[in-house]
Amino acid sequence: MKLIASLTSPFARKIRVLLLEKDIPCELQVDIPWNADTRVPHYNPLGKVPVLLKEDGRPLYDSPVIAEYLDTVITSPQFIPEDRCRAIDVKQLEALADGVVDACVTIFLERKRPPERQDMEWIDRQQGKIEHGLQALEKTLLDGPYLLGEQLTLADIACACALGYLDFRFPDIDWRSEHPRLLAYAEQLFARPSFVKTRPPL
Ligand SMILES: N[C@@H](CCC(=O)N[C@@H](CS)C(=O)NCC(=O)O)C(=O)O
Repeated sequence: MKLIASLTSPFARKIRVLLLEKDIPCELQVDIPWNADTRVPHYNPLGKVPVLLKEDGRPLYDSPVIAEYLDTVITSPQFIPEDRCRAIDVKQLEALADGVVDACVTIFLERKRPPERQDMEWIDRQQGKIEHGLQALEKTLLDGPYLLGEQLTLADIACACALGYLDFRFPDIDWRSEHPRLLAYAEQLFARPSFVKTRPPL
């Protein structure tokens, strides 16, 4: 298997962490979808990373689909529970964390435009999504070391990748002091070898 990814994509990081946690060998093919010579649209018509090339060469996207595929073909350790209702809880939280990342990426791209063409209302709207998303994640953390209790799931990997992306692209957003439960939670996840090995390059 081969993973096509950029080293800074938080969606790709989610898959890279999952591969390491599940100890699945997978070649990494770095491809930056914004570059003129990118091959990503050849595999994903949406032109986005990550893309997983399965053993049979067929491409899979996007990250929730890849994650579900990996957890289906290699069942141990499991990151999406067998129980369908609990699986939906995990995927709901994954969607929430991914939504925070989507809002971050939108702001990052908007800020790359010339200052006079940046839409502040649009940026504020995205900032609201980040803040409300973090509040919802913090609220979920009541009952255990992980979002859904005692077991580390895909929801935690997605959430820590979202927080890591905030650190990487938005060091000015002080989520740690606003969300003390998320802070303690994230620090233990960031210390795992899978997160250390996939830190975005400086
Ligand atoms: N929903 C997609 C989002 C992937 C995504 O937005 N990737 C970004 C990099 S962080 C990308 O490839 N952007 C290129 C583009 O939008 O053209 C997933 O979960 O895989």
